[in-house]
Amino acid sequence: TVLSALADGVLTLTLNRPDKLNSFNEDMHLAFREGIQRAHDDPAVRAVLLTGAGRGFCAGQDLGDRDPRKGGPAPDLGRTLETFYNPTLRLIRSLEKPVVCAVNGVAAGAGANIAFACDIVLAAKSAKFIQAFARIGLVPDAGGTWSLARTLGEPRAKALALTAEPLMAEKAADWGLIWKAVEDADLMTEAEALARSLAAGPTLGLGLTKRLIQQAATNSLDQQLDAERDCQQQAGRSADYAEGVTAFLEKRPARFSGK
Ligand code: LHQ
Repeated sequence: TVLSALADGVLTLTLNRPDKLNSFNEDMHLAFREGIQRAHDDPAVRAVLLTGAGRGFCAGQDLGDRDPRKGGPAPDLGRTLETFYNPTLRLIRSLEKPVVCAVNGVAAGAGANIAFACDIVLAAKSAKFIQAFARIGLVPDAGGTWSLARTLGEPRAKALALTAEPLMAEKAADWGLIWKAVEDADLMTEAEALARSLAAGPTLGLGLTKRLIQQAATNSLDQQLDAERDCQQQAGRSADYAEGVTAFLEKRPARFSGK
């Protein structure tokens, strides 16, 4: 349900249930989480590229999994979040390596919000983001209320979530929800090149940078200045800093090791 391939320091994870627009069943939840966990554990992984197989990126939870017409007690969706989505979301945010997301087609429900949890999001121009939850009586999850409210502010966050209106990739980029919208035919080439160049970069420093930017929203300026001091101290002791400065002085490209 998730294809996993490591090349040039990039772990590519491809959500792979194309017949169901890569919606999440239990297998896919577990396989996806395993992939992100590997990115934490395996030092050979220096960046992650997330995408979807087929014409969609991810349609959120598989709604065929529980058919209400069959009766039985109402499902405990809080438990589904606690067991599956929430740990994965935390793993993506706490991974101190860049996560690039290539949104190749429609991203709906939790599928959209998983994309928004990634660090750099590129989307095909034909892709759209849908907060589909309102259509089925649910609330946005997978961090959606947090990321939409923070990135867009309440007016746009509420309108998207309450209406479930699709947001096209170019508008998502204009609104700052994603990094950029690219021609469909160029998406994977561009996303792969970006992920490879990040993986060949000073990934220790990039990981610290990700941490600092994520902390900024809840830190005071004083706390953030202290955090920058501590991270810079660590970065300043890295082999990559020495290599970066040496390469600059020698007017040659740097060869970073991520250490
Ligand atoms: C699907 C799905 C899908 C199953 C397309 N499931 N089959 C968390 C906690 C616990 C539970 C509940 O949820 C959550 C988080 C959530 O993510 S809730 C939101 C769940 N997602 C949705 O409500 C989106 C449902 N899908 C759609 O609205 C449409 O499929 C979109 C707008 C994504 C795409 O529309 P189209 O391009 O017209 O494609 P399609 O609807 O024809 O879908 C293609 C196939 O994929 C189709 O199967 P079929 O056998 O008829 O070809 C769909 O049934 C299947 N599919 N999404 N979520």
